[in-house]
Amino acid sequence: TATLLILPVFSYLLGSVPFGFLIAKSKGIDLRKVGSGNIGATNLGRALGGKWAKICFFLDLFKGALPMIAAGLLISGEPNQSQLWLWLLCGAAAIAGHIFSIYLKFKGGKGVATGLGVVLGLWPYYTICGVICFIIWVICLYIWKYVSLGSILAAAMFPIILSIEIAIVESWSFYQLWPLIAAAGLLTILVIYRHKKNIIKLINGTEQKAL
Ligand code: NKO
Repeated sequence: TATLLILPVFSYLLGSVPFGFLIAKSKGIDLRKVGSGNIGATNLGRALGGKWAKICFFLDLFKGALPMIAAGLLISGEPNQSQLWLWLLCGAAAIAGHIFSIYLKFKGGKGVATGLGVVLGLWPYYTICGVICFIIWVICLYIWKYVSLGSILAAAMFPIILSIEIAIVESWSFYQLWPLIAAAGLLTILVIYRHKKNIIKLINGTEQKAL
């Protein structure tokens, strides 16, 4: 039990590691003073190019996925209600770490890549939801060229896709899974709320397009 309780703390500390900020800093750049001022992969791409954006994306994804996979392995088999709560707490802690980083005076990113990592880390049950959200993001980027719009729409679709999967697969009962659906809704609200400056710019037509 003690190991299980340490997991959310570990998740928060790992989620807090601001990879985009640190990569930029290692090149002498303060990412918070470039482009959107965000510490995510997209803004690192503006500062250092696509190669570093991809590396940052994978690192931010990894810090969401790793704690979820670790907790999932410890739980193993179909989680009961309290194990489901612990699993969700680990994911929430990793995302909270990224958005409210202990190393950046509780400031941070928008939770997109780390959120995707957490969803993919719901292995094996809901990994497919993360894959579908990622495909939606790619299609949006291809059509409209705005990263933020892709993130907002993919995040908005996430609870819907999750609910559809639960309805189709129904490996656990809907009643047992209400915490998962509630957590998905909260994550969507948080991610979209963190994009409020992007939303204003999208409406005004001043949002920067991806290259
Ligand atoms: O600098 O404000 P900016 O223009 O940088 O950045 C806006 C951007 C911030 O996010 C990032 C991370 C980019 C990762 C891109 C690949 C993500 C695929 C997303 C799937 C969405 C999953 C949502 C599940 C959680 C709700 O948006």
